[in-house]
Amino acid sequence: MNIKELNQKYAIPRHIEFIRGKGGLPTAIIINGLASSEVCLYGAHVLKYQPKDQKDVLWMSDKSFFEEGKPIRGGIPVCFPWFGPHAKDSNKPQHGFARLLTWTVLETSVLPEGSTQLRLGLEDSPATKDLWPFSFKAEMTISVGESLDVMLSYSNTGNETFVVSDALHSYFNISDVENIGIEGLTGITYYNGFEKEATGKQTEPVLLIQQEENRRYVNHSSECLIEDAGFMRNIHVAKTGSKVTVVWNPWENAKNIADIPDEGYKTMICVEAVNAYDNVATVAPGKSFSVSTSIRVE
Ligand code: TA6
Repeated sequence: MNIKELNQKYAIPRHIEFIRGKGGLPTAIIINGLASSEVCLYGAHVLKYQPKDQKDVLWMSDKSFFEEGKPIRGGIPVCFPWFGPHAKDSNKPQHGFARLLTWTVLETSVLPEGSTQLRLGLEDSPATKDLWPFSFKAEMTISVGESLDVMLSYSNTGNETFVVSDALHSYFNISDVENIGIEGLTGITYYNGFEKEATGKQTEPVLLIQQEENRRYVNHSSECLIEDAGFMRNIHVAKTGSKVTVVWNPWENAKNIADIPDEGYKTMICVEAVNAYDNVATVAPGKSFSVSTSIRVE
């Protein structure tokens, strides 16, 4: 569907319209009385979320590619049907293919409290079957209001059980990495980067980011709070259907990442709702699974 057709079928005055956004990619622009947001159909990628009278909540890289075949850097990348490198074939795309394909619009609506909801869909195709041989239907439901609520659901439409790891890989916009602390992870065991064993255990009540971090906390389902003294706000990051929380900041290693400015690590922190390690989703034929995150500022 082209932009004109998308608008004819799915635009809602004073809520949502579709434009050709950065790189010419089809993008939903959402503005309502509570917040504004942008969602790129390429990757079902939330690019922006800004509650009324607030600064942007999501970080977006000034150096991001907006180009088919390359992931967008910032916002909320959707990692599916695997998180991280492919377990057996390093030629397959990191974090799966969902963030590298254009999703279709299924529905737009206005919720009773004035939020705008957008539902996007993706299903198996010859291209996905080349990378992952299963039949599936995935949906992203994105609600923009006083909170940003994002849910990834997927169902098995084939005859064989499949196993998925996934993530809603949220990047948050912060005043300065030195001004923030993350609460909610005390006592939780974590893998450090790509270590084979979970050897870390957080003892500190508040996690400060003072170096490169790639912590993968396991058996963790509850909310995290990003306290930002510089922006004088707290970001609540809640989730359902996820038992792994990843905290990532590349620190000065950002210099080696083409689409992050050298100093970009200072104003971003990833706190991600993940399923990985022992907490993957096993989905039998006809069954489905959902992971969601809810982001709110106070
Ligand atoms: O979630 C953390 C992580 O898996 C890191 O290991 C880091 O590679 C990051 O995601 C970004 O991955 P990307 O493929 O988007 O460069």
